[in-house]
This record gives sequence, C-alpha cells and structure tokens, in this order.
Amino acid sequence: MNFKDKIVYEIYPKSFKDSNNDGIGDLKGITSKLDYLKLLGINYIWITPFFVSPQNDNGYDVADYYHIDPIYGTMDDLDELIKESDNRNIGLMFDMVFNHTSTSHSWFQRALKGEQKYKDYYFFRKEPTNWQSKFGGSAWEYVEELNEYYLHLFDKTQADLNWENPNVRAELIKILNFWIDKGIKGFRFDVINLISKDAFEDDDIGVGKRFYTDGRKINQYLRGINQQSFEKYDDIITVGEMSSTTIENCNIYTNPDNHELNMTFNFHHLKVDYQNKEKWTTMPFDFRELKDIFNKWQLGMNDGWNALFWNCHDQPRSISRFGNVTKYHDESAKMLATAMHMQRGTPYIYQGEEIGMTNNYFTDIKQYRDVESINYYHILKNQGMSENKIHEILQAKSRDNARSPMQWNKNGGFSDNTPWIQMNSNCKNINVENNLNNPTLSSIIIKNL
Ligand code: TEU
Ligand code: CA
Repeated sequence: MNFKDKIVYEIYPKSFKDSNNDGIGDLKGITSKLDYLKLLGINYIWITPFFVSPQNDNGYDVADYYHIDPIYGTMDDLDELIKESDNRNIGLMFDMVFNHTSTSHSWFQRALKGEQKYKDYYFFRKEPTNWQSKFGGSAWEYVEELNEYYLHLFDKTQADLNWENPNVRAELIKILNFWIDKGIKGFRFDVINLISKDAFEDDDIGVGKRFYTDGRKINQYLRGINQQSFEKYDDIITVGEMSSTTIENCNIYTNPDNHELNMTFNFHHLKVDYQNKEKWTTMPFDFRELKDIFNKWQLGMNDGWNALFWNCHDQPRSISRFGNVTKYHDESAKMLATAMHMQRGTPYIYQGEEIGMTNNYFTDIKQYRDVESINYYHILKNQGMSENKIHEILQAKSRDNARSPMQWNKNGGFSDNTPWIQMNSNCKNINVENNLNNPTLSSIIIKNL
C-alpha cells in the first residue's frame, strides 16, 4: 500500500452533519456529504470515535468497542457509509482508543466489583504516585469499595489499560480484526506511545510523563498488533498519535523494516505558542522555533514517515493561530496549506480547514463543551486568574475551537435543530457553498495537492 501519496480528511462526527435534526452530527450525515469529499480529492476519511460512550470526552471514553453509539446511528448506517465510501474509492480510517477505556466499560465495571481478572485489565494500586493527569489534577482516582486507586492519564472516567497483561492485548487485537473484517481500511491509534507502563514511582522532576511516554515495551506491542491484524492486508494504512515523543522514536515507529506503524503525528510544531511549555497560557507564536521544528523533522525522519497536519479535533484553528483572519483570510489559508503540504509526508486535512474555518471566541464558560477546557477553567480560576485572562487563554487554546459545527452554507446548514455546540456566526461568509461557488478560494487547494 503506498500511503505516501494519499490525503486523509479528518471528521469529528458530532460536528460534521446532522441527518436527523437532533443537533448532533451522525453517520448518515457523513454519507450525505461523500460527493463533496470526493470532489476535494481525498483518499481516506478518519472518523474520530463513535463507539458506545458516555461522551465525557466526546467518544474518547469508549464503553463498547464493538457497537456504535445510538446518537451516531446504527450498524446498518455504518455498512451504508462503508459501501458508499468504497463506491467513491475512499477508505474509512477508524480511531482506536487503546490506552484507556471508559469507566463505564463492562471490563471496568467488573473490576469495580472486585473480579481480579478485570482488575488486572487496569492499574489498581494501594498507593498512588504523584503523576498528574493531562486534563488536570492527580492521575489516580480513589475507589472506596476497593480501598485502591486506579490510573487515568486523562479524565477520571478514562481508566488506563494494562498492556502488560496478554489478555488485554488479545482483546484489543480481536477488536481490530472485527473492524478489519467489516471493511475498515485505516486505523489511527490514540496516544499509542503511552501504552507501555511498568514502573510506578513518584516523579521528582516532572508530572510522571517520563515513566510512561515511549515506554520500554512500546515497539514489541506495536509489532504484536501489526503482525496479528493489519499486516496481513496490503490496503490498510496506520498512523499513531504520539504524545511528547522524539524524532528518534518516530523513525523507529515508522521504519517499514520494524513492522510497527506507517506514520506518526507529533505535536512539537503546535507548541510554539506555549509560554514556558505550558498549554494554558497565551503568547505570540515563535516563528523561528516553528521553522526550526519543521526543518528538523523534515531532515530527521529519513527512515520513517510524517503525518502532516496543522489542525485536528484537539487543536485551535491554525488560520486563527498562525494567520491573519481579519485582513488576509483566504491568503492565510493558502499560505498555511502551502507551507504544510509541500513538505515530505502524508497530509491530513481537518474538517473545515479547507474553507478556512476559524476559532470561535466564546465569552462564557457555558458555551464550552470540552472536558479539558472546563477542567482548566476551574483550575485557573482557583489559582486566582481573572475571568478575562482565563477567557483569553480559552479562546486561544481550547479544543472546542475545532469542534464548532461544520459550516455548509450561510445559515450554517449543519442541523435544523440547535447544535450540541454553538455554530460560529461567521458561517455567513465562511462556508462550503461560498467556496464551491468561488473556485479561487482555498477549498480547491486539496485537489491540486
Ligand atoms: O489526545 C491526546 C492529546 O495529546 C491531547 O488531547 C492533549 O494531550 C490534550 O489536548 C492536552 O494538551 C487524544 C485525543 O486526540 C483526544 O481527543 C483525547 O481527549 C485524548 O487523547 C484522550 O483519549
Ligand atoms: Ca443527528
């Protein structure tokens, strides 16, 4: 499979297109827009998780890997999407959240009841370490009934899976093969370089990252899932989301001789506006550092392959972050697309990026939906930061900037009901219809990549 000349389009299903007017995007909505996606010239659609989930982290808290959450539709809807995508020579890429499950997953529920087999699917310990969750607070949650703590690198409703346990690895390979048999042609692995954890000590110089990032057994785990699932097929592509990783590791992860992954996402270029490497701050982005990072990763990834992206469902909109939306909206979109997609790597376009969708600039915490943003609103408030400063930071960094509904026409066109998250009022000028009627605008760029 030559993944090096392909283009992937990322869809956040909750915000893409609502077919049954409940205010939530769904699978039938995606199917209804396949001709538009075909026009863009993309080859794969990466859909973020739509499995059964309590939606604390919008689907990255999976409660059942084999079933579709009813808010997104049914297995028949998925079969139709697979068929219709296939008819347009577009492959579907699923998002596999294998570092953790929802605490609503039956495995975790059985662990809570004391079943040792399922407690061993997670990390339960008598004493916590001082590690911090990426969503704020301790990375350990106390369970009174068990008088033990469990590990959660993300929200407390997302319990980390114990990959040391061969039963866990076998379960996850079964899940992969189930979806491969359904005709899925790509897999994105969520924070996959965090899955190898075998040392639980207090971190006296950090928040614990060094004990679980790019862990000791990650390569054998990746080879294991590869050899027992997608490697048997030559038309399946894989990409790993790598949190805080290095070029050296990404060369190993994506060197074809290692049989691990085809390509990796890294985030170094999206931290050049982090003051003191802290996300929840604001500062003008460091242009020189950005150029250095691009240069380093272009020259350094000689054994492997980069996934190229400015945007995803976790990042503020690049046009607001690195462009000038008020004075040079279309020029900014084209400049960013050129700067990224003329590099060596496989381009990933995030829904709305092709029409230059911008940040939302919410002004009230009630407008936000993202668990990480809401957590940090309270953390910063408890630290005594002014409401104005907190909103300035949220407007710049919140993941909700990427999650406002796709802007199809001047009235929005996402749903006839109130969307689960507010539509950006600039849809009157920035929308798909407007772009298709003005071919010189940024939309057509993808086709010519
Ligand atoms: O993201 C992990 C990740 O690196 C970002 O969420 C980042 O850690 C966070 O924004 C703090 O800066 C993946 C998914 O893409 C994200 O949507 C999930 O919330 C997260 O993992 C947990 O599954
Ligand atoms: Ca819907």
